[in-house]
Amino acid sequence: MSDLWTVTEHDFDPTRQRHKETVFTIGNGYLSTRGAFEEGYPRDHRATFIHGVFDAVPIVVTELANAPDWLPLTVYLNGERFSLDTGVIEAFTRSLDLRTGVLTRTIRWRSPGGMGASLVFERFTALADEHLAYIRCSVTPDFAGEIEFRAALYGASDNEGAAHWLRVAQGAHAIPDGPLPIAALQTRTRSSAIDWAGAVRLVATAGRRSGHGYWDADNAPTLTLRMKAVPGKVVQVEKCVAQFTSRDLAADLVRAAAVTRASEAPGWKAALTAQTRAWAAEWARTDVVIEGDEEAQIAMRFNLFQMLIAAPRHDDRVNIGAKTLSGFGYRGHAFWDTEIFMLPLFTYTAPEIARNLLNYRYHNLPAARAKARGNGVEGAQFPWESADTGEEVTPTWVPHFADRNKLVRIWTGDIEIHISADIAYAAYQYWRATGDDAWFAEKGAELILDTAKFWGSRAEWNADEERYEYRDVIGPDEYHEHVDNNAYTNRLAQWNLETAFEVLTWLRALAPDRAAALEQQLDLSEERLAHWRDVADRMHLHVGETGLIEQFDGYFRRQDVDLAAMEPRTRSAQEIFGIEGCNETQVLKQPDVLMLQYLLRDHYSDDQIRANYAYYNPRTDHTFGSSLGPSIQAIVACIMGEPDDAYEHFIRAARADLRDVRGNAGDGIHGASAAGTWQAVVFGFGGLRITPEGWTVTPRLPRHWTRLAFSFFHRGQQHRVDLRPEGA
Ligand code: IFM
Repeated sequence: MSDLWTVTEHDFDPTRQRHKETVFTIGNGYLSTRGAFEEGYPRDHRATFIHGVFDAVPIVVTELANAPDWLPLTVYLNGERFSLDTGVIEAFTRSLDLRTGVLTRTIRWRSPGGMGASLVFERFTALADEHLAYIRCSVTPDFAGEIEFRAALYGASDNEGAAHWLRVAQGAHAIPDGPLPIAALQTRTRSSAIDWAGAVRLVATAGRRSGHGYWDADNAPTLTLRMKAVPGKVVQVEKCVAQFTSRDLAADLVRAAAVTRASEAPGWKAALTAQTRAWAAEWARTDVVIEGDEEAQIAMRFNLFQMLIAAPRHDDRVNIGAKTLSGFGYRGHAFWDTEIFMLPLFTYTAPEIARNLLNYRYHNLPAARAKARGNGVEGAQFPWESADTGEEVTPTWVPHFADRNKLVRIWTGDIEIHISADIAYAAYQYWRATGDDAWFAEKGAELILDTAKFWGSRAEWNADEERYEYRDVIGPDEYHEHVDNNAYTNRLAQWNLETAFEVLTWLRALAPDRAAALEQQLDLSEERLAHWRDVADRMHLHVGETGLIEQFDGYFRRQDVDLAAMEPRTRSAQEIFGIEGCNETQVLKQPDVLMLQYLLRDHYSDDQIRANYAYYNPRTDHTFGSSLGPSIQAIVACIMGEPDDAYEHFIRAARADLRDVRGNAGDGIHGASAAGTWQAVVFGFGGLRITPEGWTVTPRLPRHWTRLAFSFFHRGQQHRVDLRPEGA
């Protein structure tokens, strides 16, 4: 049996580097580093992203600044620089150990001048101390002479051209009794003025040293170690880097903190022991065991690993971007992807992480209120794309996907308003799953009440039809813009309003002071509450007699397209029909109505879901539409008793980044898809349902799975589910 905890490649393919850098991203919830090589490679997309370190940039407002580079470790064999774009690669293997987060690269290389060596690079970012990162390099030469290691911090990282950093200071700091100093660098983002400081320590752990030095290279302080090369004898060095930002400490303290931490940090072996222990604790609550399907097992663990390394453990002022911390895509901005796709994973396996993410929204309520005010409405309207301040950061114009000289107006920041209900929904789910009443009274209730205030205020009365409506919106299916009465939006808004009454009743009974304070602060007058009741009761909902829900006003009158007849396709429906053309068809980017029925599962019968599944499934652009769709589609297919369809959708989501299914994994991990696979397995194949009375499972395993096991927390207690096919 192959190792089900490792992602491995055995070839070096320079054309796939951008994709592979994403796949081999490592991190620890504070920062993530793409899998670029220590020695660099032409046109690599090396990047480290640190949560919350945003900086201004034209058009897209703000982006996570690619942090100063801690990776550089170059190796010289008798003066020849080791590099994969020169010489001969005689063997190459790279593997990511998901169990411990250690990335290992083993190369057998011959230099242009004929020096041969085996090189092993290992690296990890410490989970036990999020400010530390390690690289260990072992070289076994087949020649005699000298091997030199140069370990640098590189301050001039950029975001694919956009420069964010200005050097503040650099220098060497002696360590008492240490042969080599610590080299340190401090830089500052140009506009947000966030200071970053790094300090590097380099030590030899095998072989004989022949010299060492410090180079005060501008913006790249470098430590060097020269070692005797003896054929067949391994030489080994360890690079340890400590990093802090002025988000952690006052700016004038960050450099000293980095220097102290680097000089006191444990060596590789002790740090790896702590790392292994810390990851074991993570996996004890998060792992999902799948037997009978090795690809699904590895993909599942890979997706969970990617979510775990992006999850902020000690910071509740940051969110997880749509591309996690693993790429430049979407600039580190967070979307509804967090609340609807990622939150359930954390709510049920690591509730304190879920709480941090919800607190991020709570802290950003002032910005959400300002956005609502700016649009002439009341309450909290959360931004479609969110970064450090919680203001709207969706770019208004972006280059057209087919013609980069043409600009396309992006409307999502203006009218994709369902995100406010998504956040309320996630807060409520967290509360119900954890029983965290203290948090809910203090923060969660306000999220739900203030978003309800937004929905009450944004609703428009249609006197002719005698109903409330939300006009000119975009639903989750972004192939259709400027629609009226998107079913997902209207129904979740109604849910938000109705839930606000439940919340108020609870608060008044159990936290009356808090209830009174919120009633006053949010102006929850009798009149306002009566209006909410009216809006909720007379919301336009589109439910037809058969249970089929029209996705928005006039959807059924749009051009019907036989997507199946267009297979095999190599392009998305939007590329084929054009942005405006696609808007006129019934083709969906993601299954809007099914998503709604999944979220409000208890409000729909199986027959109602079946009617919508039958209609919308064939009209959804599963292959090239949104990466968010397949995991939810898999769950709905499970509910419908369609195991083969369910598996097809699940495996598409599970493979999204490992196999670069959409061709854009180089931009970063599809976070919603990765976390969505956990929902597909637990709520879909496992059939877990949480009810007010407790929980139940209705297993619906894919035919070839022989076991599915997972754990989850419910109201503070961990439960373990272990399922095998019937009769097994
Ligand atoms: O939030 C999603 C959206 O639903 C579809 N486009 C990409 C966004 C970020 O993942």
